[in-house]
Amino acid sequence: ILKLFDRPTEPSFMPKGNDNTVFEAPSKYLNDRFKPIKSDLENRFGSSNKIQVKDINLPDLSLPEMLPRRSNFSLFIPSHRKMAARMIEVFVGMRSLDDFMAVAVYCHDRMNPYMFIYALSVAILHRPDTQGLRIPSLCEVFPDKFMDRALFSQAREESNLVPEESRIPLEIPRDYTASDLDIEHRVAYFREDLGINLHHWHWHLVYPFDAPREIVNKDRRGELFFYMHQQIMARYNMERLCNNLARTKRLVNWRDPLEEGYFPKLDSLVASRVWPPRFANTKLNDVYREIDQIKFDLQDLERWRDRIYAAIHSGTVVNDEGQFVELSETRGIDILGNILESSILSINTNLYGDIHNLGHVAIALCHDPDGRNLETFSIMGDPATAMRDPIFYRWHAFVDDIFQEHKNTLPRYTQQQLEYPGVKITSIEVQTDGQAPKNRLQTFWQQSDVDLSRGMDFTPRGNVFARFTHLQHRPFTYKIQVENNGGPKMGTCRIFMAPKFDERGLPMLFRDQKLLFVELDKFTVNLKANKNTITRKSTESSVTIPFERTFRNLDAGRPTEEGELEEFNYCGCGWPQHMLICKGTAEGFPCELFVMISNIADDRVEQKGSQGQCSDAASYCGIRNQLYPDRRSMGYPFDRLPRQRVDTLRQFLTPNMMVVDVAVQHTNQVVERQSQSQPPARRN
Ligand code: CUO
Repeated sequence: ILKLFDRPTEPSFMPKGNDNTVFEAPSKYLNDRFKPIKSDLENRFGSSNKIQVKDINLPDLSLPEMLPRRSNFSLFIPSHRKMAARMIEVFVGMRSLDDFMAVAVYCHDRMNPYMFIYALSVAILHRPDTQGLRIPSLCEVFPDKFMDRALFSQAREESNLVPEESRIPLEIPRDYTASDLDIEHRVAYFREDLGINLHHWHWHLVYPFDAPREIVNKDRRGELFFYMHQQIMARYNMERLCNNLARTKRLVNWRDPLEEGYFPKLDSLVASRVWPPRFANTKLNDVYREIDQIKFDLQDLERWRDRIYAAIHSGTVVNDEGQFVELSETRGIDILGNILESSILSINTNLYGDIHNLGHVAIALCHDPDGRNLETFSIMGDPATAMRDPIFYRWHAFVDDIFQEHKNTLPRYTQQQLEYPGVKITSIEVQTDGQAPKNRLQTFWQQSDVDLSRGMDFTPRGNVFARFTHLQHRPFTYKIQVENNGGPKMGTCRIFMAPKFDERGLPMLFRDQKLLFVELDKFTVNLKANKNTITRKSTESSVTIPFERTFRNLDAGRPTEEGELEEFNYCGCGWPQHMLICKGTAEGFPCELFVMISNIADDRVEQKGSQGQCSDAASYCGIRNQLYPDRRSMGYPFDRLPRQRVDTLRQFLTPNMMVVDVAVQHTNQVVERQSQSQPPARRN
């Protein structure tokens, strides 16, 4: 079934994968265009590797069939979302793997490839009989969503003319979307990072907002929507400060022109369309597009926003049966997350609407809000591309502010909720591998390769690599000394980092700084009596996944071996390790590194079922089929306003916390990936 990810627009009777497998399906599955020439096609593309596709009574797929094959697909557009949800429902509902395969081949050949790949991925991720399968990285399946369009004609030339052994990686220039005349371009390396965009796509794949209820309804998914996006904002703002830019301004006046323009220079190969740009100072408009069955006014968004703020200030929301539900200390943020996003778990869509998703849509369609120019949505309409656009962060700054408004109404953490009696951190040191002085982190540029061939439909076979440049840092190790006056105990070690100074170079106030703390790691520690030394490597972080998992799927298509039970798709979710820390500055960007050991009694979650399936990016992605592994509110201890008379981070500290000054130093130098300097092996 994974072969269906290969060349998504080439019909299933054309060879897939390196072993040239073809699917032999009953003619009713074929695209109508090909039905009359079926036997000719079979002779032309026949192969010895055949997969016989079962002839089944096809379920009703008329809804998803409504989306034209060559149009673009957006999860944020309600009608598209419903079509995808139906496809997912069908895929997940098929009784056997053979039936699933049959219906998947049918959809593959007849339906919109973007929607198909999305629904297929969600289904593989959630069906019990496909748990061992690793799905390919989206940047291999649809490289056009991630890379400069100029690349693809070169890639075609390369794959048509040059034998595979002699092909060279095609270099994606570093500055292709804008020049430094646009100050926002200073942080383009973050916005356009492949790994960051893949993480965001995977996150929304793991936490769909519309699908059968049992798929959507995951533990604390509304709260995680808040937290994961809050952390994106914290990271982006830190990155901005490193580049002499102010923190992101919230997008609040929706009647004013949008200052930021963005020209993505991406082509949709499937839809044969250019992703529309947005000129600076474009205005948002009411959206009424019959073609997408979508109609809403900016006033709708404003009404929903006002109702949500009013609900926060009253501490209660009203559900769809008219009952009041408290936005409590523990559950409130989860309820609010589902309302704001909104997911199908929202307790009252009539009242609170669909504000975040339709905000994406209003921005994505601002160049053609009534469809008169027959233009489709821009990159803000797709979770795989939205993070490239500066406006994404302005929109999410607004969304995050609503969540913060709620957090600010909650009781402050008491001393008791913060300290851990008997536990004291006495020193923290960060040591970068190599020669760096202590507490100095080092970043630089690195070049890596990704294979485009899986997504290069209708070109000759064989690998074609694109070489891109991304931020990287030297690995480092934390060394934390802890004194424990008492018997052996466990605790949770939480590591965060934030900028030390604001835009003016003044020390941060706690209430500002708490929004900028970026989670670097979280793990359980066993403390023996008296002195303890905790060492932990940056590569072990609970927020990141390694480079190989973000990009490389050497084993895609092969079920995992025993003892290596990885749930690849969950594993595909995770902040890319190469973006763990901010870029820093040439002089060394001053940061504060915060370490806390919290009381396990309030952290621990009793899990049902087996432990630890693909848990390495649990902080932002959760763990498959398990409860979120930390009982505290996400973002603890920085998710609330501080106690009275706490203005600075130092005043906030209890003995089980400590802060150390760290500098992030950037060298403007490009290196090639060391350990894998030759292109990766051919995929299976
Ligand atoms: Cu992830 Cu707005 O939610 O893009």
